[in-house]
Amino acid sequence: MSIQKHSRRIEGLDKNVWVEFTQLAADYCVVNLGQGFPDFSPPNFVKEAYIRAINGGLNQYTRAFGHPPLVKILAKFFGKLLKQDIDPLNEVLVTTGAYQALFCFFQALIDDGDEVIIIEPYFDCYEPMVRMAAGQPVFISLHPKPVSGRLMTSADWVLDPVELANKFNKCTKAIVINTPNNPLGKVLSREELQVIAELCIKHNVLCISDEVYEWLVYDDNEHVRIASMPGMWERTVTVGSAGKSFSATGWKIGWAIGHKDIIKHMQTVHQNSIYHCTTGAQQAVAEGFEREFEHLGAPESYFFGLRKELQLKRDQLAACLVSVGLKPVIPEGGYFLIADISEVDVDLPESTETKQPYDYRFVKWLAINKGLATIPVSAFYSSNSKKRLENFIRFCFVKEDTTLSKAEEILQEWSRRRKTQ
Ligand code: IK2
Repeated sequence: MSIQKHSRRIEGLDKNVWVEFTQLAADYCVVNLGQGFPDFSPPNFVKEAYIRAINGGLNQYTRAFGHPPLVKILAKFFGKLLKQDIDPLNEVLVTTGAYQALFCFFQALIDDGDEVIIIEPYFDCYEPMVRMAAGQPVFISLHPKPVSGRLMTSADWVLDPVELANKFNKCTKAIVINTPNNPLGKVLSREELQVIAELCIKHNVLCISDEVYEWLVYDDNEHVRIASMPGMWERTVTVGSAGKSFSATGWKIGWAIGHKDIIKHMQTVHQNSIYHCTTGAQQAVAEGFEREFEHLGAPESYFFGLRKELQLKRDQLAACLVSVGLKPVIPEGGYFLIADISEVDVDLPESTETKQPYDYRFVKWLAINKGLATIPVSAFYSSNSKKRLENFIRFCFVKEDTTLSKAEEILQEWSRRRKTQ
């Protein structure tokens, strides 16, 4: 046997949609509506706080489980939102982005053979992270309800409560939820969360709630935190991201908030993996949250302002997609919008990759031939479901208006050409 043989843990997990499509965008695209990051700057108040932190000497290690000012303000901020006393030292863990919070959770709580329920479409890393922990992912899909005479919205994609109940059994250890969802933009309603909460309590199951887009809910939608529901605090880990909250995805500061009996196990993984996150960035995020705490829900709040701006961008992109014959699913929240491409007739060239789902081939064609980067939605589905969902692509709209206008020009020009062919 070769000494380079990989461990069984990572068998079959080498493909990654971000690695593949970020490279494609870099190689071919003029306009990037692919990966989920803003192409505008974070607000000055956090940038200046970061610079002050570095110039002021915060360049060495700080507390391993979170810089004290940051865990303090996160406990205060989320304590208010969850109506829960949160112990900053034992119930908040600062992580390298939301990614690492998710990783710590699965490594710390999932054992060989434990089942983890994942709702499709899902942020792609949940599945490999569960598998690396030797857990067994169990998938359940949101089903799109047919609509007529209007555009579909993410609220039209629903869970079947009976199907969901049937996924729970004595091997179920956890369920992963993501609201607002990436890629669909679905915001789980209080009623939907109630069904999930009751099942978790009945079967003594943990809930990991990925809420990285928590501030971005549009129209009259409300972001409900499952950890605030009766009986859920002690079994929920809520995951957040400063990258998403303050438009600074490269800073990679995230957090996990939950009962101390769960967080202590996540601390064990954290101290034995990365140990510590960037001190200066944590200080800047702490100051950002201090400011946001003062302006919570007010027009001066950055979270409030970003939400308003993004709703306009969502509407602009949706209108453009309709005008070129794509069918957007209007998201209730988040950074992304998915659109049905089945009615656009594209003569995709034969390739050696014909076994790939249609959306993968379509996205590659769009990038290489039109210079527009998007993401295939089947990447957010398990292998058995991919074929059913290969007619959607994802657009990211957390972009400058000028970027969205350039995307619109590309799409309009392509549409004109199709009409004259
Ligand atoms: N959870 C969800 C739902 C996310 O969307 C992300 C970031 N995803 O962005 C890539 C994309 O979809 O284009 C994360 C977790 C990870 O967040 P962080 O960057 O804080 O690690």
